[in-house]
Amino acid sequence: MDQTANQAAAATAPAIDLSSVEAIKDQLRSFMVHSVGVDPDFASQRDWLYALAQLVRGRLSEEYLATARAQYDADARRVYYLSMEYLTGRSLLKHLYDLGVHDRVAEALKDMGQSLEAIQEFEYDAALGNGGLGRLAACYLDSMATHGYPGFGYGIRYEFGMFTQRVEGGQQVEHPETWLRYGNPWEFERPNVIYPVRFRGRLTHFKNETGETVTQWVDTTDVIAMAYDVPVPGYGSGKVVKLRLWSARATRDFDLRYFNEGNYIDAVKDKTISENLSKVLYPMDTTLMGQELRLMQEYFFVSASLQDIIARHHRKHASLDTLPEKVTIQLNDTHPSLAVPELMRLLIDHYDYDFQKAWDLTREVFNYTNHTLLPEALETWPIAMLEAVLPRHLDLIYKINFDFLQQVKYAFPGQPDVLSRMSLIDDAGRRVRMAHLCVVGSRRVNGVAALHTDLMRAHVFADFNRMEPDKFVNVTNGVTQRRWLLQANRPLADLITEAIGEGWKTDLSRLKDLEPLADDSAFRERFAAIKRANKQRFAGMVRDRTGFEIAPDMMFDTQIKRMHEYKRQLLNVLHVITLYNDLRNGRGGDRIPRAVTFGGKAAPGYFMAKLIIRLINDVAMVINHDRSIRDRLKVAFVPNYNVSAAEIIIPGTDLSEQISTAGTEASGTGNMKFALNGALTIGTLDGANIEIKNAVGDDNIFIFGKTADEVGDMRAGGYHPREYYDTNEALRNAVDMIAGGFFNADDPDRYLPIRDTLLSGGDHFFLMADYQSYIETQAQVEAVYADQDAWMRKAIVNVANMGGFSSDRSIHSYAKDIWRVQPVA
Ligand code: 26W
Repeated sequence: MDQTANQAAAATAPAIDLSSVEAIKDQLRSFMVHSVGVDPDFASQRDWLYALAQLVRGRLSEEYLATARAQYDADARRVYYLSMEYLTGRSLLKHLYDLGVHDRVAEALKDMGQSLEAIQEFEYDAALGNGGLGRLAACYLDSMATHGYPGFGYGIRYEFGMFTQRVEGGQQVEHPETWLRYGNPWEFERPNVIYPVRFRGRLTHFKNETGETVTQWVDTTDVIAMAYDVPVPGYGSGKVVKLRLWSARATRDFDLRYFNEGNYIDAVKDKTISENLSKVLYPMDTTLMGQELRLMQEYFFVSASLQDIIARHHRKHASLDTLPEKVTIQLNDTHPSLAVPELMRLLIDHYDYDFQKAWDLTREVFNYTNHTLLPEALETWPIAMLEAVLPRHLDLIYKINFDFLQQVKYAFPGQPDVLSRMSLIDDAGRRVRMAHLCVVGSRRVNGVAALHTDLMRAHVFADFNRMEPDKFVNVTNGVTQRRWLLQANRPLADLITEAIGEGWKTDLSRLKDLEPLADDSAFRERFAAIKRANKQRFAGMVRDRTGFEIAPDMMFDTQIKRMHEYKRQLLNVLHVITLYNDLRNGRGGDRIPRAVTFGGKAAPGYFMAKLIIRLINDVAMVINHDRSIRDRLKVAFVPNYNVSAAEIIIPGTDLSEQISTAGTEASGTGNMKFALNGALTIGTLDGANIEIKNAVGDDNIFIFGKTADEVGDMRAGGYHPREYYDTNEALRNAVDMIAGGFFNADDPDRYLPIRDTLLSGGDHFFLMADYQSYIETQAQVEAVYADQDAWMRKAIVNVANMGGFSSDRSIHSYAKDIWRVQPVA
């Protein structure tokens, strides 16, 4: 068939019909029989989930094919998002809202004696990410699809995503997350979309006919990357972005060599070794200790993705000269940084470009987003490891560096120290600085919030910024209101729609129309009733997961995010203990009853983060069982915080804790989700908190603590945390109780390391310096909360001013300023 005939065939293929309850019921029964293979009369809830997912997937496939066809016909410039992580969560409800069929499907299921709410609980979270960076990638694909941008995501299909966290004896215990146990109903397996990825081997050099030295990479060990495609629909747009996830397979020839030697068992052993590449997500969001398997994962997905991008380009274009016109690639942090030398390798070794021409093309294709300034999170790889695993790439990195340092010499004559600071290789000559490679190889480099971008330009990339100031831009992060309001908080979404119409769902700036309603007492009451119902639901989750009772008339004070010292969960604990002491000592008569909830995973090897989880659980045990304070304070650590938990916790929260040391949290995105759901923020002047403050106004947020500048000065000018301890009695009491075994009489020395980091270890994150300001600001929070009318007014003003924090705004800004792509009709 020619293409037009194919198109006609696709158009006449029997379409999925979701236009009526009856049609949905018929097709659900049909999918139950033909796809799940189960008698509808005996189907389980999980069977219904899979039948429904197959039905929905069918529609998404139709929309995807139409989207792809339109992009192909328009020969559109495309944006490829390369990310090691996608923290999607569940998809069923999201897809039903995107397709506008949620209520109809719920009704169809009800007619059949099923409950949509119940069956959706059987879906596993797709937790192919650690935290903010992976969740951001998921929000961005949603926004690209919603607004019709020709976007395409690449990542890894980890067999084990983020570990499941259990709390045993107060401590985090990691369990593998087998999310594929019943199969992933959303994916399309593509056994025919495969690429070889090469590792190890050695380089040989020879002179060609024209006398140039040609390098060859030979004797490699190969692995096959096989594609799985996951459709990501837009909201009401009929457009679908493809997320292509690579899975590692053993090569066939590899097996054959062994088979010929009659060594069947060794062949199969080798097969599992190569398939380990996509086995597991590394659960560290900061320090990485340079594991070879991680390096191989990074290269595996980068190489497969670039081969696929080039193959797609070749379907329309004979030459790669036009690659930068048709392709722009976003590097989500440095994890895909090997894409830079990999594109160079493909252009030079496979397509005969000379180094200079290849470099000119490469630098036009890539852009890089930096997500963290923490020095321990900046990736570097040992030269020795690169030499063993990717010798050709190391060779190209040296050449890129040599060339680049020539430019540096020219730009900064007579400043040899600049050379060593900017080099792609560290001072000792032992490691490659991947962030430098990304900056040098990219057309644009962006930070993720205004402060973060400023700090990036002033500190980590200061020299680069002097050399090429136009390269550095800011795109403040955003979140998708489709998941974080429409799906997670349907009652509030409905109230908003009733008040201002539906426009906010694809243009969040429209929320501004809500602002006058903050002064409407009837609206405030409805808003408050929704919050209360959401708190009830949240309290149910706390009961189920911890056994603790928290009552909806308490102030729900929540900190959910990865456990990390810079995020300062410990500062929150110091406040909790201070509050507890006030209550115990009869100084808490007029205090507002509070439920303080924590949720978050610690990297398995991060001792201090795990110790803080244990402390929270010990503190909860003591406080929650102390009858003398009469339920005026409760503490809970909710195990296994993930996207699905966030969907319940965020709408049910009054007070959002965003209390990182100023200058350490690149942006934060949880801060945006909370404010969008009508929580007030207590926070530092860090990351996007600053922009949230500017949007909602100083009266509608609680800001405390040192600024990033002040913290910088203290770091430089001598900081003495002990002085705060010596002069602040409440702080001293709290620290002494932790260190003295008040919460853990069975093992009183358990928390000595916490006292040591704070008092003698330098208090790297300035908890002592910010304590008093935090305590006082928490008291102001209570004063406002005591006036529920005033509180609800502020909460509504928060929602009304969150228009700028949609990932739609972020994506429009990337599209215009970085990608230069347009929506395809
Ligand atoms: C080397 C291992 C590793 C893995 C992940 C290092 C660093 C990361 C990420 C950069 C961690 C991360 O998720 N960063 C967060 O990115 C969010 C999205 O931009 C920001 O909102 C958060 O502030 C930032 O911590």
